[in-house]
Amino acid sequence: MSDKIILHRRRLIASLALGGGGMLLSGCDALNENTRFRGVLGAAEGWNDGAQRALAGDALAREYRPVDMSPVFRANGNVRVENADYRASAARGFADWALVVDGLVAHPLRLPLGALQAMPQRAQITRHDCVEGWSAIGKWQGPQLGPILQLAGILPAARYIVLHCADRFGSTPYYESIALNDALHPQTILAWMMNDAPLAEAHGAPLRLRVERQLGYKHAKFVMRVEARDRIDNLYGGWGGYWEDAGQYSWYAGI
Ligand SMILES: Nc1nc2c(c(=O)[nH]1)N[C@H]1C(S)=C(S)[C@@H](COP(=O)(O)O)O[C@H]1N2
Ligand SMILES: [Mo]
Repeated sequence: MSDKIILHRRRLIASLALGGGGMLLSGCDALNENTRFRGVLGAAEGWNDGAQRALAGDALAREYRPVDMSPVFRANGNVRVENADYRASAARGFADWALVVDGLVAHPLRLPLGALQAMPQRAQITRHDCVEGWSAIGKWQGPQLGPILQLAGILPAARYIVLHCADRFGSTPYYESIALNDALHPQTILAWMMNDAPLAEAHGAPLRLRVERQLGYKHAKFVMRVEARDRIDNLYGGWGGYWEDAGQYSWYAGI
């Protein structure tokens, strides 16, 4: 019985082609002893791409050719993070940095940059539209958010995905949230590369969200933590994002 469950788990990891699997799972031995956790992770296997696509819908944001890429891609909002932990981590090239995936998941994760880089990657050349009235076309690369949530064993009660960022405006942290269907969309990625180079700090190093069917402010930079939630009206100002709480922009920013 437990052998079978472990096999399922191996197959799930293998199906995600996680070269960095050892790294990824090293902290999880205690969790592996927990049979309830193993059962949930086994069940997550059936939660395949087809189901994701049915949930997310098929409409893709337009993708462009390399020749279309903007010679200059403006950086906007916060372009530097003052947080002391972030500064120390940046000074070490983010070698000790890890993305936290938690909330309504069976299996909370800490994913080092190397694990995110070892997952299957998606690259896309898209147009970024900022509400302030500028656009730029750039190339983004990183793992899709869907498989990361799948690996964490996202629970049926989860309806929103919150991106917690390292930066603040004054004393208010930047954060954003998206509906689950946008989180599972094939073009929704956690990008660590922009225009074929690791993300510059101004563009959100070490990791930023790309959610291509939405406006610029939804594309959270400096993402530290991905949290699955059943509601967002009980978080910070209650409107699901920094700009939303400030009363500036609406939560749904579909283009
Ligand atoms: N953490 C964080 N994410 C953020 C912002 C910010 O200030 N902090 N600004 C947003 C806005 S308004 C835009 S247009 C884009 C800008 O991304 P860029 O700097 O790569 O152009 O990031 C968005 N994500
Ligand atoms: Mo923006």
